[in-house]
Amino acid sequence: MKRPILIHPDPRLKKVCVPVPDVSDELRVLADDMLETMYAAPGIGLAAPQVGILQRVIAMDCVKEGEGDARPLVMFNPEVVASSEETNVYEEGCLSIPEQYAEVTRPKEVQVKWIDRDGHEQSETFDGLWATCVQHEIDHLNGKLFIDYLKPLKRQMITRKMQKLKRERAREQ
Ligand code: K1U
Ligand code: ZN
Repeated sequence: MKRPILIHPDPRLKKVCVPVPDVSDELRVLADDMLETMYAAPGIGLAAPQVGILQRVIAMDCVKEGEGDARPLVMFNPEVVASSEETNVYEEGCLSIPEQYAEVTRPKEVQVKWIDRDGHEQSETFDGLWATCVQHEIDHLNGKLFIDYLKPLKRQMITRKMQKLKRERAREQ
């Protein structure tokens, strides 16, 4: 089932999410819903707080169309355990901040550990778009948005645009 995506500013997008105690059937349903919501948006990642659930769950698939088989990944309690010194600049977007993009600098490679949907611990080193995306999604779990890396004036400008967008959407309902 597709779930509605919260739009910034929303207090739920600023909260630090709680770890999941164990992977239940209810959480597997949430994970499937998040993948469906992410693919439909379309997006390459989604974090649980973006659908109003304040638990540490993320979904990702950074395989570009026509560049091989899809790789839907769901992570419970993801943690960056090592980061490269070398950085990478990527023009990021966010499904909670539609049609706004800005360059963000982050470590080029990160090693992440997480719990998979079967409750098993996994670890993998990501680079390129996967590394950017997993860091963006883990930031969501800590109440941080990509605009928090920008200068205050630019962040304020984007926030005002989003307030206007939310007013317009509310009027259309
Ligand atoms: O977390 C989110 O809001 C999803 C976000 C993830 C992300 C994008 C770019 C850099 C870092 C993290 C998105 O998926 S925005 C949409 C997007 O990037 C995209 C959509 C369709 C095709 C390709 C990319
Ligand atoms: Zn985002």
